[in-house]
Amino acid sequence: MSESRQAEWWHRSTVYQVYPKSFNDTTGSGTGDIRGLTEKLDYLQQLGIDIVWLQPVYVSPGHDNGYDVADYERINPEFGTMEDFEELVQELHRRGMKLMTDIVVNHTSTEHEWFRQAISSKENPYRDYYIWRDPAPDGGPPNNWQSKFGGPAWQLDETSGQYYLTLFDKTQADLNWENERVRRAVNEMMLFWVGKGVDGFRMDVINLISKDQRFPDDDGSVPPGDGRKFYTDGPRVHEFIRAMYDEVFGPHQMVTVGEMSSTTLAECIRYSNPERREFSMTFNFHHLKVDYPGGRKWELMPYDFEALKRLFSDWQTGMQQGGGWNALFFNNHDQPRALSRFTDDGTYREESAKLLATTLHGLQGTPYVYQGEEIGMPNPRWSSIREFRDIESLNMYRILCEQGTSPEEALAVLQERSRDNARTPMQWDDSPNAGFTAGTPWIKVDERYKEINVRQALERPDSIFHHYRKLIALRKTYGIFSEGLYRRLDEEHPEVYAYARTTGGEALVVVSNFSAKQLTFRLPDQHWADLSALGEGKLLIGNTGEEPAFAQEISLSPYASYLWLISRA
Ligand code: ISL
Repeated sequence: MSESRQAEWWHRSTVYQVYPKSFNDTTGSGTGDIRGLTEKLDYLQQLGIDIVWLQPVYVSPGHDNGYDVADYERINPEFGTMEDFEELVQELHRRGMKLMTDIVVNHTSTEHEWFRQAISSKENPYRDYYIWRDPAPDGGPPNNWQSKFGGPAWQLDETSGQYYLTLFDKTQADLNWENERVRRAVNEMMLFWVGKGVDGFRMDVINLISKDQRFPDDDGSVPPGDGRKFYTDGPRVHEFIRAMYDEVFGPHQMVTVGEMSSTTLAECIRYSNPERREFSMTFNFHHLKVDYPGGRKWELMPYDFEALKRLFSDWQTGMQQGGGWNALFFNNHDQPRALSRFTDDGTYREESAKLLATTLHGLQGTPYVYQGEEIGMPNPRWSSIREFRDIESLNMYRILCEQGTSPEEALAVLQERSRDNARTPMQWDDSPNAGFTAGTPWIKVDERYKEINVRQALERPDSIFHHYRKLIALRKTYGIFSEGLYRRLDEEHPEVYAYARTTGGEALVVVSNFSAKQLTFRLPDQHWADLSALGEGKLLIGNTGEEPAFAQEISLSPYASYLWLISRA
C-alpha cells in the first residue's frame, strides 16, 4: 500500500467478538442471551471497543450453534426477542459504539422454509435455491467432494433420488448463488438488518459461495484434495460481492469483514481493496494452520514459529502493497486459545497473553478481540469426551476412532484442536459458574475461573485487561499504528519476533520473546542504524514492569514483549 491510502474510521478501531451462547446469561437458562450482552456494554466501553461483532442469534435448530439459520429475520427465543435486539442497538449507539452482525449465506439450515419447499418436490419454485445433482452412475454422490466437518459433501434425498450439496454439516444445505432470486433475497435480508440499525456485517465463509458449475471430481493433485479448489474464491465470487456492495454495503456505509476460508493473499487484496468495492477487510487463517502437519487439522505437531512470522510478514507487506486491509486476530470461536497454543498458559500466562496482544496490535489492520482473550482465558483441557459439545469435534472424534485411533489419542487431539476450547463460558467473577449463569451452563466452565475472571482483572492495574485497554487506546492516539509500513527485523531468530512500522520520520518497534528463555536479542546492524537515526525510543507498552531503553541489544526475560515509538519528540 502507499502511505497515501485514504484513512477510514475503522482503521483505528478495535472489534470485540461476542459468542452470545457463552457470554452472559440473564435468565438462568444456562445459555447466554442478548440482554446479557447489553448488560456488559459498559465493560466493553471501558476496554475501548468501537465495534461489537455479535454472532448469529437468528432462529436455528442449533446444530452448529446458529451457523445453521432457519429464519434470517427472527431472533432465536433462546437469545431473547427483537425488542432485546433493538435495545442492544440503541445502547451501543448511545455509547458511540457500533454493531456488526453475522451473515451466514453460503448455506441455510435444512429447517429453513426455503429448504422445506425445495425438498418437497422437484417442481417447487424454491428447488433451485439449493444445489441438486443426480447420483453418479454407481448411485453414489455426484462427485468426491468432502464436507469440512467430515464425510461426503452430498446428502441423498430419497424421495427425488437427487443429492444436495452440504459443505459443512449435513443439516447446512449450500445455497445456489447462480440463482438470481437467491442473491436478491440475501440483499433484502441484509437491508432488513440495516433497517434495524446494524452498522456492519461479518460474512461467514463468503468466499465459498460460487461453485464451479461443472462440479468435477477432485483428482487430489492439490492437497487436501477434498474439492475445495472448485469452490474456494470461485468463478463468480467477486461479481456476487460487488453486487452486495452496490446495493447494501456502499449506500449504507457499512463496515464489513469477509471470512475467507483457504484463500490467497492475491484474492484478499481483491476482496478488500476499496477501489474494487467489495469488503472493508478480510480474515484469513493461514497463520492459524502452522501446527497442522501437511495441512491436517486433526494431527498434532509443535507449531512452526518461523512459518507464523513469515505468514504475518507476507500478509502485512502484501496487503500494504496491494491496498488491502487485514482483520487481525489470534482467537475466535473456531480456534483453540492462542495463549495455550503458541505460548505458556501456566507459569507465564500473564506475560504470554500480553505478548500475544502487543505482537498482534502492533500490526497493520483492524484488531479483533475474542471474548475472554482480554483476561487470558486458556484452553480448558477436558479429560472426558462427555464435556464436548461441538458438532465438528464430535464428528471428528467418531471418525478418528473409526479409523483406528485410540479414544485416548483422539481425546488428546480434541484437547488441542476442538472449537470448544474457545466456547467455555465467559468468566466474570469467582462466584459459582464464574458469574455466567445462575442455572446449569450448557458447556462446562473452565476450572481456573476463581483466579482468571473479569472482576479481578479490573481491579489490578497491571492485568491483561488493562494491557489490552492501553493497546486499544494507543492505536487511536498514534496514526502510525494504522499507517506505518511494515518491516521484519528478526532475521529468522528461533525465539524472537521483531518488526518495525515506519512512516516518514517515525517508527514503532515491537520485540517479543516467544520462549521461556532469558535471552539477549541484537538488532541487525542495518536495522539498528536506520531506526536509531529516527530519534530516541520511548517505551509505549511492555509486559515485564521494566522500562528498558531502545538499544541495539535488548535483554528479554521469558515471554517479554516491548513496543517503542522512535521519534524526535
Ligand atoms: O476452512 C477453514 C479455514 O481455512 C475453516 O476455519 C473455516 O473458515 C471455518 O470452518 C468456517 O467457519 C465458519 O463457518 C462455519 C461455522 O461452523 C463456523 O463457526 C464459522 O465461523 C459454517 O457456517
